[in-house]
Amino acid sequence: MIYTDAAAAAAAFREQIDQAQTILLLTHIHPDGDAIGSLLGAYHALRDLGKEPLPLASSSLPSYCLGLPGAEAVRVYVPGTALPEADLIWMLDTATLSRVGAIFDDHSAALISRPLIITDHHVTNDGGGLVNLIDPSASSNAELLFALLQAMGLPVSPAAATCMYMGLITDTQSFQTSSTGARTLRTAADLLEVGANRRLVIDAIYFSIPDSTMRLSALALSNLHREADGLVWVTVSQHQLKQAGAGAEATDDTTAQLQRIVGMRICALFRELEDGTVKLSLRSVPGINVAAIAQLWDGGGHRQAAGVSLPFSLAEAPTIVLPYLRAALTATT
Ligand SMILES: [Mn+2]
Repeated sequence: MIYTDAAAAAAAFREQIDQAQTILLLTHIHPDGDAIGSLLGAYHALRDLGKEPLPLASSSLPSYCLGLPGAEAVRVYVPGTALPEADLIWMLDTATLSRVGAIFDDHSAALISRPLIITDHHVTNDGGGLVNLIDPSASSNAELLFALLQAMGLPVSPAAATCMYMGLITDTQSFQTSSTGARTLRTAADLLEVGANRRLVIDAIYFSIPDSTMRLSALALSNLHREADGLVWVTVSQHQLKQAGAGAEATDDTTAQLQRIVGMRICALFRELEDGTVKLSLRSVPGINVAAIAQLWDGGGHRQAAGVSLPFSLAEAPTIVLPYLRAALTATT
């Protein structure tokens, strides 16, 4: 059954949860603030209900989530290891089971054989669970989860509220995205009212940037390319990453800065990987679909934010990809 409304879905979700004791909580690979915030929001709510939730991530948590209440309870899956026994699986903020990553690759049969409930806000979600709450108009999965917990009559603790506030703030880039609506702001108000630690979330996201990330941005942005039609792009080499002492996630910050440039319509960040190939991150303004460009090389994402692994060197990749970006810009001017 696929529901789009939390109030309509509440009874069916409650029935599945009431029948289960051990509940495996899953989210997408390379989890973001909404993925982990939702995972932990559900974790706290289920624990408060006397259940045994098992939050399991396919890859490591972003550093800004490590201070969330309960973050230490999230196990990071080690490929090749056993799947924990559970009566029920709850998948959050994830369009398909395969997006769970290595956990799915190693245990697809076991995952499919167990009852699955889903909450998500991705438009591409296929609703493959026993009970699904999918609302693409929700700003974040956390917004949807909070509505569901309330509709199920479950109390939301300050710890749970803090985690869901993280999801709300990160997925809306602090209420900047077009998905931010009146309901988003009401949810934020409700979360603060039940005790969300706003300061913890804001400090973790905005005031905890490692100096290595700043150094990397400086190196990358010192060679910023700006073309007519609003195309902005940079390259980041392995040498620059090492020079800055930065990890791969540091480039997210550079991408965020590119998006803020006046007149930007498409921005591209080409990051060299250790094997010499390139990871391309694309962002665009509404009206330009960069997911379609990422799909040319089997990448994907959203219309305004997409990514793809390219089988080219850092020297080759811009020469090959930029003509497609220029064409997309010309087609929409
Ligand atoms: Mn999300």
